[in-house]
Amino acid sequence: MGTRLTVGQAVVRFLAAQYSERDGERRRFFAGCFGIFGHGNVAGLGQALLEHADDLPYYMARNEQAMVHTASGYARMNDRLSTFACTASIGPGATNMVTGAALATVNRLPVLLLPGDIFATRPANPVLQELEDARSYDVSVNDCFKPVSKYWDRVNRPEQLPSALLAAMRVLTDPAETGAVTLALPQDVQAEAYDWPDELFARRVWRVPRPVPEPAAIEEAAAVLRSAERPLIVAGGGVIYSRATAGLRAFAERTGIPVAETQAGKGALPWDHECSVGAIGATGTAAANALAREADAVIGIGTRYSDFTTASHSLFADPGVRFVNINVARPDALKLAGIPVVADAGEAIGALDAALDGHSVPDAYRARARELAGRWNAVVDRAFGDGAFGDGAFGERRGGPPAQAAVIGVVNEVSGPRDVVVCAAGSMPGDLHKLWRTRDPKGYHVEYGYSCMGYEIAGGLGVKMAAPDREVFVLVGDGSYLMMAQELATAVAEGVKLVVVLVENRGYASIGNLSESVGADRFGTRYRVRTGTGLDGGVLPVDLAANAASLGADVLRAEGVDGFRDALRAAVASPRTTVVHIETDPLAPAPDSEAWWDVPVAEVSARESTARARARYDDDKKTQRHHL
Ligand SMILES: Cc1ncc(C[n+]2csc(CCOP(=O)(O)OP(=O)(O)O)c2C)c(N)n1
Ligand SMILES: [Mg+2]
Repeated sequence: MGTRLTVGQAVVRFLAAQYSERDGERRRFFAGCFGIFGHGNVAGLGQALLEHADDLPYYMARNEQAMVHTASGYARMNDRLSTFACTASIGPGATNMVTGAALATVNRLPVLLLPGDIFATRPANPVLQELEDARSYDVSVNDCFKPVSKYWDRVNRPEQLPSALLAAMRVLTDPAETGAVTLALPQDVQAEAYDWPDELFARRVWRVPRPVPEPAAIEEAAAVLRSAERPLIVAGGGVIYSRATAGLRAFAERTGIPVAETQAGKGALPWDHECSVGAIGATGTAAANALAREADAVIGIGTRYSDFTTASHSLFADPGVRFVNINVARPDALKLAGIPVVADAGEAIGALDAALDGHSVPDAYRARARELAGRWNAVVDRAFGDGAFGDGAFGERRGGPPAQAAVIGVVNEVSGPRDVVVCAAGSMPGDLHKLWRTRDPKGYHVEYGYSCMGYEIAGGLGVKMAAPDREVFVLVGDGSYLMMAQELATAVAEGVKLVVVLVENRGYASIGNLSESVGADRFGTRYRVRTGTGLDGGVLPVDLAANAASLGADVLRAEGVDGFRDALRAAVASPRTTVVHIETDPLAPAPDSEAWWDVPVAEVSARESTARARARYDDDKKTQRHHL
């Protein structure tokens, strides 16, 4: 006996029956399906979502890229044990999801993308929005998803659907493989009926594995740590996804090894823990970076060692430094010529702890880490207090808008210990990484794998849907806001409350600073009107607060640090999505990480500023090294 359903209906029934399980905790893998309908999916998946609304709730987004971000935010907040499916029409609706797919895959977050596709049967080609490649009618715009998907398929016949769905689930629930999965669904096939075996719709539980380490790998790793005098742990996102933070804490306390955190790993330890030295790398703390420069052994746990973490391979400067890499993904475990411990973070930390059998670093080293962390905390106090950093030039601008660091300090102060801060691009991710005092492993959500402008509000929506009991503070720059603010309307429609802090500094402060450092004089980074050849006229008459109000959010226009604190408290007290608008000084500096980032500078130039920057670059480049 089978069940006669369309392909669209079968997809919805199947998705509704998938569960994940880890540590005995079982949950639905798909919390629902986001979508925007067009002719490529309205009669197929759209009709199916209507007919099976009780099985799989449908959510309407305002932009296809954004709905994939929402799914990513939701998946990250759920430690990858649950996500959303996303359906788009063919053509532009589909390709709008490509950036979202790349973000999910880079950050290793499970999202299922269901773009509509051109007719499999080709009765009236070309269909509206068809690419029409004259070299092959088998090509469609959905081929763009291939490099940004961990599994990609096109279901040209109903018979192909079961194996495609099972492959999708295999990849989505595999911690070493996960990322975006794309199943392209031709619009005629979506509406086609077929007799499906009943087993396809039976409840299926996908156990998310915790691979255990090989004893030999643990022995080798333990030997390195026993002989190390200045070891340092680099905690990445894998620690948090594995929920290994308690194990890490016990391990660090016993061994005395200081713990530094990547962007995805921030929150692995509470900020004031005795072993915490805070953020590492190009956006790190001076404390973690000093220890990294001296370290003779580095234990990377659940990190992929991006250039921000390694300061573009300039940070780990001890000539004899060795790496031990605990990672569920073998390619990451093998980086920097490390000893690979291919395993779940929690399992490996436990095994290493047992193998070290009470071994501890010398007391003097513990004390040194404490002292460096204490010094950095004083730096943060100062930055939060008045944002007054750097030279006297900033002092002259007093009376103008506050420094961004002071705004971050107020958000940190007003937010509760379990609340979540969300950010992705601009100058705030770096400042947050250095300054934010994390109190909960899920309290810090900065998307820095793809650092995608526009993720903030859309991703924050997913975070709040995953954690309705926590206040979610979305920090968004004016540049990111202008790229993608439309999901405010979705938040209002769904009654999902966000507190959005819109930081207006009239352009791209981050890229402005970078531009200045590479001798490009902040060219093209300010929001100004054109005068002749340049964009250096008056300030743009753009009112982003009014824009936010037009999308249905409540808006508070704050001025100065005290006004901002009052407005933020009011936003927290309100049950509605509220945007707090605050202007900041784009030139106020943040505390220095004392670490480099490799951004190549023009080798020849008629400009003196560029030539000077190149000379500096040539010097910095000498600090870059191979770890072979
Ligand atoms: C989609 C996208 N385009 C371009 C970039 C490169 N980029 C990084 S930060 C930035 C400017 C961000 O401006 P804003 O949100 O105002 O933050 P600010 O730099 O002013 O703090 C740009 C263009 C990016 N990260 N993402
Ligand atoms: Mg800006």
